[in-house]
Amino acid sequence: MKRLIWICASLLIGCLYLQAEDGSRLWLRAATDAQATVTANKKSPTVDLAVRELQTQWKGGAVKLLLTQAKEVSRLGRDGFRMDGNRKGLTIQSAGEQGLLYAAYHLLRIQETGKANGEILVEESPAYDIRILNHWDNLNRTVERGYAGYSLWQWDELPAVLSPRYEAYARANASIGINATVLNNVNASPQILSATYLPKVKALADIFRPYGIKVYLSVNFASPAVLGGLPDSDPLRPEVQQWWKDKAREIYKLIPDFGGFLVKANSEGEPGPHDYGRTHVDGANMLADALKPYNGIVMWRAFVYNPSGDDRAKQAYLEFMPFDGQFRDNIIIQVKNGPVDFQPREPFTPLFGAMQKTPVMAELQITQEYLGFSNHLAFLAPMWEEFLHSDTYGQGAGSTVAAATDGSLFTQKLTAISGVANIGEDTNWCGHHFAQANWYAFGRLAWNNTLSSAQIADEWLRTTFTSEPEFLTPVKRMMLDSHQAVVDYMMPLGLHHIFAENHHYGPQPWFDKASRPDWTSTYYHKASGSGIGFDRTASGSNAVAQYFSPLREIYSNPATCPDKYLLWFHHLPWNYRMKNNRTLWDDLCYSYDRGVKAVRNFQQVWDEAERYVDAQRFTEVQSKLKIQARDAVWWRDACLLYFQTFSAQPIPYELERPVNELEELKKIKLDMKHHN
Ligand code: GCW
Repeated sequence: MKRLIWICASLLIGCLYLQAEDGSRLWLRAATDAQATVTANKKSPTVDLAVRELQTQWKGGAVKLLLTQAKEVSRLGRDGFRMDGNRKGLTIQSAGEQGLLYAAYHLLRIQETGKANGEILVEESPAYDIRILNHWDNLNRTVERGYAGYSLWQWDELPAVLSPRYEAYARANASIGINATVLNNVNASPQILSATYLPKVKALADIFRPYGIKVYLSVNFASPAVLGGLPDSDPLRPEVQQWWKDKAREIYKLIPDFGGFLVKANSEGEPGPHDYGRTHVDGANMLADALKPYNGIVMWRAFVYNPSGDDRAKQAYLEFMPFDGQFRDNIIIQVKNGPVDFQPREPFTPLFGAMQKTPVMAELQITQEYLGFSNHLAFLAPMWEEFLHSDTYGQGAGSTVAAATDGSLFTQKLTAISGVANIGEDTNWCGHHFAQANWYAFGRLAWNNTLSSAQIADEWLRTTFTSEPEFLTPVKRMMLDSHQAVVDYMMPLGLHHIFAENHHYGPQPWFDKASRPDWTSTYYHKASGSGIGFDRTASGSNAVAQYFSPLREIYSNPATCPDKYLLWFHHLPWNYRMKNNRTLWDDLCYSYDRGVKAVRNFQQVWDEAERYVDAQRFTEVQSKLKIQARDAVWWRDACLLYFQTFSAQPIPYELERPVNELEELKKIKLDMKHHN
């Protein structure tokens, strides 16, 4: 009897444990006791996964999975799929095994979001061939700009010990269409290519493979010298070329479907071809040649800026445009969405739409380096949507960033999009429950770059929390407003990079001494008695000239430049009349105030949602919102009190007054170590 009680008790605890909502299950919370009838015309690890996911979670009738080369199916590609039928019976077809797996996740998603009721007729194929996460994970398991604990990769235990989280990670990615991952930081240790690390990489690749995920590595350009003992790593030196060829052979022997290399070269002190008087083309082409026999590719980053150079926002364009058309066909240039650096808001980098003879891919930052780490609720889909929909005018009107990168505008052999991951070993993966939505949104947009932020938020909330309308409507609104709120309380009206030195968490607009001028805040806001903002028109750095007409004219004129980019492109007097008829100073005050009020409102919305949310996640999000509300006030007070020393005008009297002293705020030093 005692024993029976004990068994019952442990079963009960087991059930409770399974039901515990600690965020570890992400958006994959569907019940797994469905027992659906699922058949497939092929057996393989990938197809078996698709079958198992549906068997355990699909609550409808029989599902038939067909791998087929039929024309109307194969035109959707190996990742695409077609499904038709209804709840009672369905056929899913794809030309590739991954396509069947993506279809399974799609079907489960429409089931969980309540859209699998009538006729089900779906055709899907991804916008980009490569949908890749970039982990900035170091080999010592710290994560550069990571706010969710240490790296998931337990390098010291690999390859002998395989954490169950590796497979959970692969499954989560596959469920949203992500098909590639770069395991290590772009500030790469040469050791990743050593004989010690490659078998560890192989172990991860083996786990990810059935989920359709290919592994890539960031490589250090100086590896031949550091690891191979060569006198240097000059890309034109035959021994260096041979070293890379041998390394490629060694990698592909272990990992036959290895994806390729990601390279940060001659940027922020990383080695590169310039060290030997060579160009980005010389460096990238050499690596591309080494990978070519195995169908590997090179993702070469355009995030380069020289301290002595021109306006930082112009440099990627200046360095890379002259090389357009000179890169090998297995190279893609990876360009950050904005020309400075993942700021809360930036206009798009002008290389998009301009580089027309070389494939270009966007690099987005999912981790919130400049958006409040994992403390602030900031849903980033609206920011990415704004970016992807921006018209570059590269081939006339309608040449959006999306079209310029997904192969619809230019003939591109390679199409890709990357996101710097926000994943760590925290139980909830991302540090903040709502930060999971950014991982989700990246995957969904990489699959379909026309999805709206509202749809993505809706799917994510329904699967991660509940479909209860009284929860869904206000919380979705909060998510959709959250990015603008952060922009408002951090750097509205086109202000940028006025962050605290190094760690980039709080405000430090007064920061004016660094090892290089473009690492100070004053470089970017240029506030003085006469006004504020960075003049990037013809009278200033003329960065506007890098954009196509009519954008360059629109941005050049403060009357037509969108307010959201105003101080990005213009230096304007404090009494400049805004479109809403306020003075610039007053509008700045109103913007900061609006940001603070928005977060207070998020707190209310969340508290009201309490009865729809499990206790743990409710309290954890509630605590984070408190931090965010305090930080928003900190940002507002720091920026307004500091800028007021130049504007010499009162904060409009109808607005809430600062509650901090500028001198006190200036003393705050957070103990977080990082470069720049
Ligand atoms: O924004 C800067 C970050 C660095 C990062 C760099 C880059 C990986 O502050 O931490 O280094 O961008 O993207 O290379």
